[in-house]
Amino acid sequence: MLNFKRTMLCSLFLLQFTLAFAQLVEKRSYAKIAAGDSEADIIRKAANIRPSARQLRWQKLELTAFLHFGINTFTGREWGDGTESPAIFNPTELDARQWVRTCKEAGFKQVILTAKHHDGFCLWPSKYTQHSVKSSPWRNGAGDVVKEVADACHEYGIGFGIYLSPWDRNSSYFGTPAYNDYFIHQLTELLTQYGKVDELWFDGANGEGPGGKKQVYEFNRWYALIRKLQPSAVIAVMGPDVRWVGTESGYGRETEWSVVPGDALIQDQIAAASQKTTGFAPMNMMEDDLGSLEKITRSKSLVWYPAEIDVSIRPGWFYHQEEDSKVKSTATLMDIYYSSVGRNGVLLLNMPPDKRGLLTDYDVKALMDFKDQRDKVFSNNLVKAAKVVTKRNKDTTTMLLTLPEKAAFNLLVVQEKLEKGQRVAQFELEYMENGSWKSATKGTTIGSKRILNFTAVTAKELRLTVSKSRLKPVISEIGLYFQQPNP
Ligand code: FUL
Repeated sequence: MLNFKRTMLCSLFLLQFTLAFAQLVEKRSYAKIAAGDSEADIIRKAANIRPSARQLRWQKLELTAFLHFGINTFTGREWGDGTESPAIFNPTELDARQWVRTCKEAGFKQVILTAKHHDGFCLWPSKYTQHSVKSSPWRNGAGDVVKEVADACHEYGIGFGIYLSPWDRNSSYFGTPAYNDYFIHQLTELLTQYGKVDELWFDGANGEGPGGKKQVYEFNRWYALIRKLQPSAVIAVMGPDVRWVGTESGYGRETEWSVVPGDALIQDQIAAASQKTTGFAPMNMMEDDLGSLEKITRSKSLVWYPAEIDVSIRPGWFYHQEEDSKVKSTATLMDIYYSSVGRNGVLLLNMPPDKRGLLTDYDVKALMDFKDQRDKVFSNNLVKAAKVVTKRNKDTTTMLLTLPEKAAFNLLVVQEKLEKGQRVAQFELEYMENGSWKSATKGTTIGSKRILNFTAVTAKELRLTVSKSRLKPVISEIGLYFQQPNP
């Protein structure tokens, strides 16, 4: 009887979980692996998993910006403890249009603002706490940073996203069930008062509240609310649509699969991981290998869960004057670009407004130089003028490229047609020299975009061969460029 009860309870739980999961993840982005599935069945399933419309839109943005701004901007700290007085929040020249205009001009397609960081201070006048801009001297307590950023994004036609820290070191509710309602109220304000929201970013950092109290979050309540109020928004990091790449260095994995075992998405596991540590999302996000054949053949389900790569343009996330001289160089930003966007990820580059409420000239210059350098490097795609012939046999697909004349190149860009999923597991670019094929560069996964830089070669005839793929590869773009070596 007891066993029967247990089985019933278990099945009820599983049914509930499956229902909740199905609402979160679209059918095309998820596959169950049956006990009897062969390796070939699993490969076929993995190859046919596709991004949801919201994930596809997000992936195509390629460059997104983080704006860390708040009470820490005025204390010089990275993590406030929640005891800061709102009286210190007083930017003298805050201009959210400058932030967003800079992002747009630098080629960024979406921004995410820290509406509330771990210190609990709200950049909007929330009805549910006094710990916000409304208790500050800024604009005599009548200002709303979230509104100014949202309006600027809508004016400049770029996406608008919100970072809302679940960990709140100010709220007296934290660590009690009442905090879950408080969080839902705040989320509702943010999802209803500022027009279209394109991304929600829930940080994995989860420390203790007053008196050592820990919060048990109600993830599914947040997700259901977002799907209802802003159905096209992606939910990132502690969420089902976008995964944290596992570092904050700006460098993604060389082998980066967007299809990973779905088991890791079980909300219980995310919750367990976040309760255990003040670290980030589930620990497995930091493993070297998330989606290899070995991983997926050992899992019970597969899901489209792509990587976002967050890094700051300065050492810290918030503005510190002493870091004005440490803004990343163009060469570093280019390298980060190749290793994030060029490794099947979306870059989330942080640029922190200063105490005036402006992006400094240092950051603006770095962003514009980064843009100019990308424009320069990618201005002449040699493949545009090439004759391309595709040959397929049972195991390989080869694209023979003949350039009109010999040319030098040291950068390869390849893209898969993401609408069809992600398939390529191994490829190589070769060039003809003195009657024989020589290797220029090779890689494993491609996905949304793969960029490889290599020692420059000069050739007229080339071939790109996909030698391992989960079903037939669908290559949508090939680019060959020459980047002047750094002086
Ligand atoms: C982390 C936070 O603790 C940092 O302060 C920053 O916001 C970063 C993007 O995420 O988890």
